[in-house]
Amino acid sequence: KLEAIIFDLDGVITDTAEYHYLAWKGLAAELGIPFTREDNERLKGVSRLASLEIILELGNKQMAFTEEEKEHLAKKKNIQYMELIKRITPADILPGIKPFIKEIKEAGIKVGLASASKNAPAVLKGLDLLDEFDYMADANLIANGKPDPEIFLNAALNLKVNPENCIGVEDAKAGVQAIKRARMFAVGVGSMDQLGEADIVYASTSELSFKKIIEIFSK
Ligand code: B16
Ligand code: MG
Repeated sequence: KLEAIIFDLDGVITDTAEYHYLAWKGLAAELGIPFTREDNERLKGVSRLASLEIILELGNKQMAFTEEEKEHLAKKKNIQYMELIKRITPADILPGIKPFIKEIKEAGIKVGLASASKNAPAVLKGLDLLDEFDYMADANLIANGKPDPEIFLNAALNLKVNPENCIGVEDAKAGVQAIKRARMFAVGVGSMDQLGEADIVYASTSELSFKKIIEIFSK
């Protein structure tokens, strides 16, 4: 029996990837590392420090900085990112998400958030969606990033529901893996070749159908 639907944020509820890209691009340029939108795809769902490692690797600079310097670089990127996300408004909610959440709530099912982003509360505030969530996992308290199931299990625990009675919604491959490892039903939003491990894949959020998902989940 379905008890909760747990959402990823970036790429599912809103598209912050472009802002992450711009902020990382600025830092990469300072470090003399070429960084493209295609490279940015690899950072989706990945934590801030792990993202920095990927960028340093692109420039063969993993060894060039101490842990302390890396913390500083990641902080610098985040200051830039926080500046960019000030522009977020409810118009930035991806198509189909508002009616989808409405249907979930009307069915008496809980709504949770499992975002790797430490900026999730600020983003949800900009979108005016803070009140829609029964529980938001705090990325600061999560030790293991996706594909580890920790963040989805943490959300289920705090929503007081059984993970097997949950559906997770994700746009990243590592995110879908995290949902499956949490023994939840996975809905992927994106391309089939990236998200093939999910139980259902939709090409875009506008196609999310509560009725269809419930039907397949209940089988
Ligand atoms: P922050 P999600 C993830 O969010 C993003 O996809 C990823 O690109 C980002 O690096 C990560 O959050 C950490 O974000 O630097 O704001 O803590 O997709 O899990 O909602
Ligand atoms: Mg995501």
